[in-house]
Amino acid sequence: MLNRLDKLVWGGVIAAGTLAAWPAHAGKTLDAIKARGQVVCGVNVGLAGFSAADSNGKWSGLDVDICRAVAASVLSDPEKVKYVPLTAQQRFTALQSGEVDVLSRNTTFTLTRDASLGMHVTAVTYYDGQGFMVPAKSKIKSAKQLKNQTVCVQSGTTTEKNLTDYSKANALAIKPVVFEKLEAANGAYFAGRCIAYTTDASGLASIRNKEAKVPADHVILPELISKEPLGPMVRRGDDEWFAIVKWVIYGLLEAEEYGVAQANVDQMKSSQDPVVQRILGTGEDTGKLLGLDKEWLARAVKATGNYGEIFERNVGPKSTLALPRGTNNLWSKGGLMYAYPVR
Ligand SMILES: N[C@@H](CCC(=O)N[C@@H](CS)C(=O)NCC(=O)O)C(=O)O
Repeated sequence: MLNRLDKLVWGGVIAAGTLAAWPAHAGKTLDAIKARGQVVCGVNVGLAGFSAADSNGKWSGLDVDICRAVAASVLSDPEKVKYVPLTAQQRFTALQSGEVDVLSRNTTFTLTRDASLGMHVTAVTYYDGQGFMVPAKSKIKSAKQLKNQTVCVQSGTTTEKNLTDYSKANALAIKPVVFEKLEAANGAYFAGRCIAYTTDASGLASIRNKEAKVPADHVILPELISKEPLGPMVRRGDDEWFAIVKWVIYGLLEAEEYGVAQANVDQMKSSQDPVVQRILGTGEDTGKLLGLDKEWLARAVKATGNYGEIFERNVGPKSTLALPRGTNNLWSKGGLMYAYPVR
């Protein structure tokens, strides 16, 4: 039973919790980022469209843009990112050990990764699924025709596990040829050591485009054998940082939904729409709830564009990857991208 004093104290706590919002503490990750002046972002070693460095060492891609948006939010400068290229095998240890602040690297959200590796999934930045690529001359039209065939696959991935499940469920007795490194897997497939290659469909498009002598000589089969919701992960134990990364992503989505884009951020600051005002920090201050300032999201949109712009530039129909917007469209346009409200 609560005594009178306890009741008063708890009443106060509950009232504060329900009625008042208080500024967030910065959190130890954000403190460290501010002290070093850089966000350390774990990215792919090289997957064009998602994260790849050019000959001058300049990184670009959808996953890279998330790092840039976060840096613009927290350090007011999208250039203040140190990129740490990580293979599939290295990525989780790098995040667990504190080598990187955030892992933004075509990584699938799964229960095991979220619940047992000391990490949190943030928000999905690309809904994908696992597919197969085969040489056009093989005349294979469906993954079901891969019975007893060799399939090149990279270890340390959901891909490897899904392939085993799919083979079992469909009694295909597929023979996986497993490689630890991406180049080795690519090399083996293009040298004809496997009949098919499997990874996330976006990865297949990227690899075909970049590595095939003649991309049209390779066909991506229509079946997707899994769900691969990809997005950034953070370490457990820092709720404030977790919230920042998650809300930058939701913020970029909400900006798209409300027509706030890279080119119009400044004009939109005079908008009378309360949602736009919250996005741009001209109305309620949502930044202080995250331990940031009013313009946290305006700066992110100015640096990278909203989510739709990030998608189009890096992987969309007019980019070299030419991926359709499809499931990655906003919920209001028939897709799965549904941001929690920035309010
Ligand atoms: N989304 C899957 C697959 C991610 C993955 O690592 N894919 C491979 C093939 S596209 C890759 O990016 N490899 C690059 C590397 O390890 O350097 C996962 O999270 O396990």
